[in-house]
Amino acid sequence: MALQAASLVSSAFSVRKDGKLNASASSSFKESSLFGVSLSEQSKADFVSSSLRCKREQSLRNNKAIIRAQAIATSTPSVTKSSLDRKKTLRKGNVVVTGASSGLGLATAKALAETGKWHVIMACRDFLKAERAAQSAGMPKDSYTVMHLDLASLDSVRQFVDNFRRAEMPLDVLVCNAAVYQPTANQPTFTAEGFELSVGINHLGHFLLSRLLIDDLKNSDYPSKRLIIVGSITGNTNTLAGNVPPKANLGDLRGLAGGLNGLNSSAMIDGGDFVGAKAYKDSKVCNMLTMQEFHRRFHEDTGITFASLYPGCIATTGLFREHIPLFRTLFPPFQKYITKGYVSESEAGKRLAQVVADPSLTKSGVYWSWNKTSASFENQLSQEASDVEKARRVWEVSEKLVGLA
Ligand code: LMG
Ligand code: NDP
Ligand code: PMR
Repeated sequence: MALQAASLVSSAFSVRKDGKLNASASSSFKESSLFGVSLSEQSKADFVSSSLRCKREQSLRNNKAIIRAQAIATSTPSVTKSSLDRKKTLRKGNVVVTGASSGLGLATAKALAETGKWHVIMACRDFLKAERAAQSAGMPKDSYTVMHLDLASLDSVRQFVDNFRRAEMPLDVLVCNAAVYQPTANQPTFTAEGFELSVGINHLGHFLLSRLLIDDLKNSDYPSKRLIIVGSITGNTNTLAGNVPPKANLGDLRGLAGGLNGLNSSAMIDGGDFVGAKAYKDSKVCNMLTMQEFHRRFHEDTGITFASLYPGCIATTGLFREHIPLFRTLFPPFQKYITKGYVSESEAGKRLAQVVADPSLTKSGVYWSWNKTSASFENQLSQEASDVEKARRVWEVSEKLVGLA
């Protein structure tokens, strides 16, 4: 619903020509008023703020458009600047979503595809699974492209970037969503380059991917360019969920600096013994730190919005595939009826789709969460997950590990 509001608001930029859009305007009026302003007011405000935000980019971008605008304006006085702006955003946005073959990634891809305003590049390790998932989710054929990406191999990440560039699509939004969780593993397993698997996939693979694709984002002429890295409550020790053992803790990064290979260094970031659940939570801390470091290094110069989020506890996804069956049976009712932190895959997909597309979520450097009425708010990260010095060191060590420095 919130997404409907989002797409409606963004439709302030496009020409509203079909009655369907207008019909859904009234149906989602109530939800949009969650943000505290009426839909029409919000549309106006978003339109204005978005215009302001893009002003610098637009003026740098195309003198040509300005000249054309002036020419049209003189010959046809009824064409205003705002109607030209609307025309500019008529092209579909292109969004890359990693791990779009199941769970949150698939639900997000579906939610975006359904708006008709987005083309989703589903960056997945299993091509056939992704294609089938898109089809059974009912995504229109022309709303997505599946491209191979295995985040457990840095060669594959580089290959993906090459393939994406060959396709000659602009990149408007990148969503780093894929992840693995190994709560029952007694021994670490490793990526192609020999990094412990969960940090290797969830953090290092995405780190290389986003560092390479930042240039593509910079080159996009889309009005709101975004890089989103999915975080989680369980990496934040300022919450109850983040205090369930084993707790996230990156320590002094000695294991990460040693390459996480389990041979001459520990497989864990803090240099300790391998614990699968901790490795996952540590990787989420890296995700949230990376988002903030991107913000500090790139936001001002590029105007790109960097964001992270906790979409809610989606207790039914494939993330828990390696957990014991008893856990998989009890976890959804536990979250639904006891913690009340449960969200469905489709609701979580709408939330992430909001972070991709909603004109009211353009603030950079934010970790988004949603309250009980599904309204978004800027959440507080734990001390470690917002440690500026740690973020810089994670960035620098990661750069070395993925061959960027
Ligand atoms: C580990 O066990 C596993 O060892 C590891 O392999 C991995 O799976 C990892 O996180 C994943 O979990 C965690 C284990 C130990 O937790 C359990 O699963 C035990 C469950 C015990 C059930 C307790 C009763 C709950 C109510 C019953 C409901 C029935 C449904 C059950 C569904 C089960 C699904 C979970 O965890 C413990 O040691 C238990 C104690 C955890 C309490 C942690 C809370 C401490 C917080 C205190 C500080 C709060 C401060 C923050 C304040 C912030 C305020 C904003
Ligand atoms: P799923 O397991 O359903 O989805 C994970 C996706 O990542 C799958 O598409 C999977 O592909 C893909 N993936 C795994 N390894 C690789 C790899 N090496 N290369 C490319 N893709 C890979 O889990 P969720 O949807 O729950 O998780 C999505 C995100 O949400 C994660 O970042 C997770 O940390 C986060 N999250 C989840 C919460 C939850 O409660 N579920 C809560 C908070 C955050 P395949 O389909 O081939 O297995
Ligand atoms: Mg948690 C408000 C309480 C809350 C929330 C929102 C979550 C989310 N969890 C909460 C509480 C608790 N959990 C409590 C009190 C317990 C002890 C009984 C508990 C246990 C627990 C386990 C064993 N929870 C878990 C696990 C997992 O294996 C999951 C995990 O840590 O994956 C890394 C998990 C989660 N709890 C959550 C969320 C969102 C998860 C999983 C996913 C994630 O962080 O990505």
